[in-house]
Amino acid sequence: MKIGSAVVLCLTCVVGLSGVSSLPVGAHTTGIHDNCTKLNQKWPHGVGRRNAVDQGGNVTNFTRNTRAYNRADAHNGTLDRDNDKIACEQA
Ligand SMILES: [Ca+2]
Repeated sequence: MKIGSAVVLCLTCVVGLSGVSSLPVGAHTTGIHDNCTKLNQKWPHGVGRRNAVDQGGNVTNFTRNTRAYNRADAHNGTLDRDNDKIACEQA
C-alpha cells in the first residue's frame, strides 16, 4: 500500500500596508468662518454686502462689508443659506 503524501501549498498574500494618508482635516481652518457662532463673535448681527437687504427684512444692523462677506461666503457657503448676501444675520 502506497501512502501518498499531500503537499499543501500555502499561498500567502502580502498585504501592503494601507498607509493611512494624512489628509488635511477640515476644508478651512480660518476659525471665524467655521460656523455662525464663531462669525457672530466678530460680527454679532452678521456681515453682508454693502447694499444687501435681509430677506426677512428684520435685520438692518448687520455689518456692511462686501469684502468680508465675500471671504466668508467663499470659505463656507452655508453661512448665507438664504442667499440674501448677508452671512449669519440675526437681530
Ligand atoms: Ca443670509
